[in-house]
Amino acid sequence: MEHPITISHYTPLPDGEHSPSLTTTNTAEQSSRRRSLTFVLLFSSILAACLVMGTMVLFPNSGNEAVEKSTVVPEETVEVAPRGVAEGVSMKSFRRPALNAEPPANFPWNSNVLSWQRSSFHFQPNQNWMNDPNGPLFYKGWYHLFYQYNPDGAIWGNKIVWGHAVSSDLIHWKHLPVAMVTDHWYDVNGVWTGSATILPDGQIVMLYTGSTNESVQVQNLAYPADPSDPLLIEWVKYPGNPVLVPPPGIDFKDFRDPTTAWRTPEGKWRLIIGSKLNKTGISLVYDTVDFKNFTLLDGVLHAVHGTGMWECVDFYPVSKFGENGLDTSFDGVGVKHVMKASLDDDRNDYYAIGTYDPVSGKWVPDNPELDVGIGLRYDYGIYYASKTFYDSNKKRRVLWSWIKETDSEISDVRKGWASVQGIPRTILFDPKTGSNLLQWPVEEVNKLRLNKTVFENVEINTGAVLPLEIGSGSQLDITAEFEVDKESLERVQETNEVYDCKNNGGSSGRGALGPFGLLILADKDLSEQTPVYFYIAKGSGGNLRTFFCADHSRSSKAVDVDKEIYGSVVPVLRGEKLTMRILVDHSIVESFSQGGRTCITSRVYPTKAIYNNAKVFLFNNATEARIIASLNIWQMNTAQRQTHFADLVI
Ligand code: DQQ
Repeated sequence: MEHPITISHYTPLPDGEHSPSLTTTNTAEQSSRRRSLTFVLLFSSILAACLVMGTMVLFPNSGNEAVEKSTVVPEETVEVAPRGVAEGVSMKSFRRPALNAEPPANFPWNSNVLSWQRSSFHFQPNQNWMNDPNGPLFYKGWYHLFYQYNPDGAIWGNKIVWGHAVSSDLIHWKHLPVAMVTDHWYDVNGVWTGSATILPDGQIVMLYTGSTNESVQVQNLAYPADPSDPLLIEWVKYPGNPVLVPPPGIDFKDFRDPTTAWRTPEGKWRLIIGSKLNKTGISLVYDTVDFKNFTLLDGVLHAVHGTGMWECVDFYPVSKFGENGLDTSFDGVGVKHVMKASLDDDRNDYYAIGTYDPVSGKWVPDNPELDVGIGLRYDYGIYYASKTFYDSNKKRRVLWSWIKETDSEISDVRKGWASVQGIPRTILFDPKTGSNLLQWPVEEVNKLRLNKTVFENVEINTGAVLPLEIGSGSQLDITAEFEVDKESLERVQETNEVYDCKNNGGSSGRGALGPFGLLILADKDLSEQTPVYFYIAKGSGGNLRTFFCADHSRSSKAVDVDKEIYGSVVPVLRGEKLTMRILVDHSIVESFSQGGRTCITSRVYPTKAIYNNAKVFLFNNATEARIIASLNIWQMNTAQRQTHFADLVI
C-alpha cells in the first residue's frame, strides 16, 4: 500500500531574508550573510593567527628539506568553528588528539613538510574544505563532479555549498564557479549531498538535501539553467522547494542524501533516502513521476538493526557476467543489485550484493551475514560518503569517494585545505568469487604513467628488507605479484590462529607465512615507513586465509596523526598469485589487492620520507616463507588543474 506523503509533520517556516526564489546565486543575500559573519571570522582569524604563531614556536622549521612543490601554505588562515552533531551530522574532522594536545619537541611541521602533502593526481579544489562527492554525471562530453565545499576555510564550517569541476577524462580537471550556494531558507544551513538523474530525453534532475533555517533536513530539486551549456555553470532551484520533508516518525535531522532515481516497472521513478529508527539504519523509498511530488512506499528498501544512521545510500545494478557497468534503471536476468550505506556511527562505507524485487520495492542480501553495515566494505582505510554514477560514455559504473584528512585540524588550517577525492574506480561484480565487487582505478589514470622500472623474480628471504631503486617515491603507480614458495606453504603447520590486521602486531607481528609486501613512503633508515602487505594464515585442513593490510603505526614521526592498522581478508582462488596495486600520491595512498577485491586507502603524513627522500622497499617478515616478487613501478605525472575563469573566486 502507498501513502502520499503529507507535510503536516513538519511545517517549514520561510523567513523574509531567505524566502523562496528562482535563482541560485543571490549575491545580495550572500553578502548580507557575509557581513554578519565578518565579526566571527575576524575573531576567528585572530585566534587562528595566535594558534599558528604558537605552533611555529613549538615546531621550529627543521630547514633541511628542498622545496620541490610550489604550493604555498597561507601565512594567515581563517578559522571558523567546525560544526557537527548539533547540526544533525557528525563532526567531519579528524579530531585526535585534541587541538590543545602537547606536541613533541622539535616537531617539523613546517611549510615544506605540509606542502608535500597536497595531492598531484587526486582531485582536490584549489583550497579549503571538501567532503562528499555530489551528483557526478557525464554530459555533452564532460564529466562533472560536484562536491561538498566550504568556501570560507579548511574545516567543515559555517556553510557548505556545492563546488563544481569538469573533466574530459576524470583525471585532468577544470575548476568552475560554485554551483549552488546557501541562498534559500530551505538550504541556508547547508546545500548538502545529492544525486543526479538523467532522464531519457537527456534532462538532468538534481535532488539534494538542504539543511533549513531551523536545521531540518529536507530534499530539494534543482536543474541546469541552460541545458545547452555543456559546462552546466548555472543552476536553478525549483520554486516549490522543498519537495520532501521528513515523514512522520523520522527525526528532522535523520533524513538525507537522495540517490539517483531508477525506473519502476510501472514507468515511475524510484529513489531512496538514508535515515534511522532508533539504532536501525534504514533506506526510505519514494516513487515520483515529476520529481516534484513523491509517494512514500510502505516499509523500506532495506534496514539493518544496530547500524545507526545511513548517510549517502547508493543502490545500483551490476552484471553477473558482463564486463560493462549497468545504467541505474537496468534490470533483468543475470543482474544483481548492490546496496551501499555510509555509516555515520563508524564513518565507513559498507556494501552488500543482493536481489531486488521491483514490484515489492524490497531488496534482500545474498548472504545475511554480509548484510549492509556488518559485512563488506568498499575500502578498509579512509573512504567515506561515496557515490557511483553510470558513465554512458564508457559504459561503466564509476565510484567516487571522499578521503578525509587524518592529521590534526590545526594542520589543515595551516595547509589551507582538507580532503581529496579518491581516484574514480570502476565497479564490477566479481564473477570468480560471486560474492564481492571488484574496484579498479579508471583506465585513464594510466595516462599519467611516466618511466617504468621493472623488477623480475626478486627473492626475498625471511627477515629481509630490500631497497628498490626508483628515484622519488612520492608519486607512483606500483603493480606487484608475490609468490610464496610451495615447499614452505606445505611444510608450515596448520594452526587455529585467529588473525586480523589490527590486533596481531601489524607488519612487525611475525607469522610463518607473513607479513610480506612493500614499505612505501619510507626514508632510507626506515625510521618512517608504511607497510602494505599480505599475511597468510594456514588453518585446519590446510585451508589458507589471506589478509591484505596497511600499517600506519610507523608512518610518521609526528604524534598528532592517525596511526591505525587497517585491512581485511582478501579472497584468493586456487592457482592465483597474490597481487597488489598501489597508487602513491603524496599523503594519499590507495592500495588494491587481487584485482580490487579488497582495497585500503591510507592518509600518510611522513616528516622525513618526503620529496626525494621517499623510498620504496620490499620486505618479508615471515619466519618460514620465501617470497618471489615481480614489480612494475611507474613514476606518475601530475594531473592538470585549471581554473576555468580567470576571475574565478571560490
Ligand atoms: N555529508 C553531508 C551530508 C551527508 C554527510 C553534509 C556525509 O548530506 O550525510 O556535508 O559525509
